[in-house]
Amino acid sequence: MKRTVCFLAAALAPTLASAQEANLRLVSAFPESATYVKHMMPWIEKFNAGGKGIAQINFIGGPKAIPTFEVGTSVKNGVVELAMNTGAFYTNLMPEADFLKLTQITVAQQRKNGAFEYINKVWNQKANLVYLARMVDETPFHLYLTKKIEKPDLAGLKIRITPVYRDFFQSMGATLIQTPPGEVYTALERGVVDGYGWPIHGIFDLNWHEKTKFRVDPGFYNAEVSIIMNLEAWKKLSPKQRGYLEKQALALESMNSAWRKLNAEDTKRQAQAGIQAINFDSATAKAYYDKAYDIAWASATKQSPEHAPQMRKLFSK
Ligand code: 173
Repeated sequence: MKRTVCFLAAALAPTLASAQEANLRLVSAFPESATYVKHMMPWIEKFNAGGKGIAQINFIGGPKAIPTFEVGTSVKNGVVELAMNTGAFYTNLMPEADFLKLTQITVAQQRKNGAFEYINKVWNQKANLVYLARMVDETPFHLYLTKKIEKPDLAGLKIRITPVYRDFFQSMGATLIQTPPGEVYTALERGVVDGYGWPIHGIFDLNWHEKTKFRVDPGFYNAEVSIIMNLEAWKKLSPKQRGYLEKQALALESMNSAWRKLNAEDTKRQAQAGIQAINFDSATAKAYYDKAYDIAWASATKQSPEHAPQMRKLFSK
């Protein structure tokens, strides 16, 4: 009898524990030295401090734990419950992932106008994911170069890309080389690439400023980094746990004003590091900017005729 009780208690213990406190493993698709990880860690600390007996996040690490372009699949399959990721890194799951760069309104506005709900519907259905919180917003991407250009013509230049920049840079004649962030420095150092796409912030984190001579203005699109979650792991949570996660998601999004500040600081810091801004005449600059969006939406519509037009309506100003 005593033995049976012990056996039962041992078998039930993990279930009971998980019903009380969910242990959520989180990986980052960005290197651990990236600004995004620095931004997220204090949030995880607060999450865990307030989540005793409810839910805890266990930060596993960056691309050394799971390679950048495999993080999406790992969350889809439940190898980990959570990831900090960007859509460009999980287009293998669905083309729509990369459309989040095309939002022209903030995530707070997306929660109001139905865009956030729409994203979740697609993420649930097509990738077994919950789109929990957008933690980078209001941040343009730029083209950075080691060689000067006089006009938006990248013929003869090898440019590091992810899906974010592919169609746009290709339309300017660039030779494209896709790498995760962790391989950009080596690619620059070895002359494998003459430039790269990246947001206005963060180029100092991995020392790319050492190899960067020019930044092309204006910026384009809106950098997206978010917390995504495995759908089954989400469904397993109690209403209280889900409520806690949603509350913390909003707390993370409320930290997004930090980007405006960092973007201004990093723009200055780039100038101080000797990185020159390349400015086209205003008509050329406008054409460059408009082309970025026109090409991206044309490509999106081709890849997802069902969702792209609706997302375009929900994402535009
Ligand atoms: O790696 C990238 O250039 C990229 O796609 C990205 C997306 C969002 C934020 C930072 C980088």
